[in-house]
Amino acid sequence: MAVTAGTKLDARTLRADFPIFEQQVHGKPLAFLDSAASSQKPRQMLDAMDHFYETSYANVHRGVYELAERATEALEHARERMRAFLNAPSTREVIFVRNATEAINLVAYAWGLWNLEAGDIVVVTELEHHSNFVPWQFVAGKRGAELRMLPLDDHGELDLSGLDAIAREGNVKIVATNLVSNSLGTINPVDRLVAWAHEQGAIFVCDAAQAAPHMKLDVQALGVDFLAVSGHKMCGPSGAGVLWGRAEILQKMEPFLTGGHMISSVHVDKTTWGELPHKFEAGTAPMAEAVGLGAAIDYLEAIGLDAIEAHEHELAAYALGRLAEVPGITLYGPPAERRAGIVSFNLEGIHPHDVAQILDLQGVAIRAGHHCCQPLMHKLGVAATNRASFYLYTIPEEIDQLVEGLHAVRKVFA
Ligand code: C6P
Repeated sequence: MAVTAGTKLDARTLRADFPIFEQQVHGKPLAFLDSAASSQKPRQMLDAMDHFYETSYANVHRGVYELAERATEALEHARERMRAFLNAPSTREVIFVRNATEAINLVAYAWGLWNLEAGDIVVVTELEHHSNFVPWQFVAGKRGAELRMLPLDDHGELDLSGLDAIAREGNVKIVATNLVSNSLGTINPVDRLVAWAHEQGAIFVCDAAQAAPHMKLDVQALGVDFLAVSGHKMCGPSGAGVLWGRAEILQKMEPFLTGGHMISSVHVDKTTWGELPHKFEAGTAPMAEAVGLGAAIDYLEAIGLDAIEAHEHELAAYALGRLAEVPGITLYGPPAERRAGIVSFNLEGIHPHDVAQILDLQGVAIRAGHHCCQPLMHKLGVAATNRASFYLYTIPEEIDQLVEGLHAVRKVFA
């Protein structure tokens, strides 16, 4: 890796760290423009997982022998790396889960189900991924609480003018929004929403699945109460994510999953729970995956999150400009300066799945569909969109390849 913190990143050099780019697809260079679904993996992360399996593998927090102690140390080191990455006050607040979906479900079940009452209000937005919508819809429904949606304006940005009206309707207990939208790339005004949520006495749950890979996060500066991260979107392996939560809230919560490791003592008539974070980590941890996630954080921090964010802003601006040249295209979402490296679009009269399939033959990988955001698709009045998403290894030539591919798609359907 040739880039150091604070400098502009060199995506062309960084690509050499990613073995996946050493191939062609359908005889064409691979233009991987689907990093919002899951990022590609650098060799440094893959090596760290291999090394753990080859030298230190054993179950954690159980054995007293050398290997088990080494494995436990590696897992706890990864937890500390994530604590520092999020600027969390304590590793006790860093809970390993499988992914952002599980993180949000943990809060919905272990906080929402226990604290919501009939008539309470849960606020989400029209921009949410199903993972930050369905769990709230489900627990609100179970408890007789009301779900309210903050609407989007015509630029694909949140319209906050209805907040006071929602506050007058009842007791707002939970506000749950993403920081970056996976469909439109919109960067949401979480600071304003957190302040409003706390004025209402509500907790704020931040879905940072699309933010953590791309921008510097600081849970203390954000002021959120919970924050969900997926490791596989930030150069880490699949199967490791994190829920960060405030210790004072986590301590008062009942567990989400019960069983091994999360207990303090078990008797026939009563079980007591372990300390944080173990109370929320039932069963064998995703050990090697957590180690991989720790190595991914090392990798991202060596490049610099600010450099990654700046690179993606440049790519978003370039992509919006180049895509606008394609006849019959509709681009969704805000201007480049207010979005992350995600661009959704449609070609007039051509279904996104057809677009994506023809692009695949050109070596271009994008996502087509509802992006797990059906309420947003309803709002946009479409069943699906095409989505190109970028990361630290994306180069402008891949966007050019996409644009050429779109011209080819139009010829096929002419
Ligand atoms: N979005 C996408 O292509 P999981 O699957 O649990 O790791 O992440 C869920 C999730 C939650 N919130 C946001 C904002 C997300 O973007 C995602 C995952 C992928 O957009 C897969 S659907």
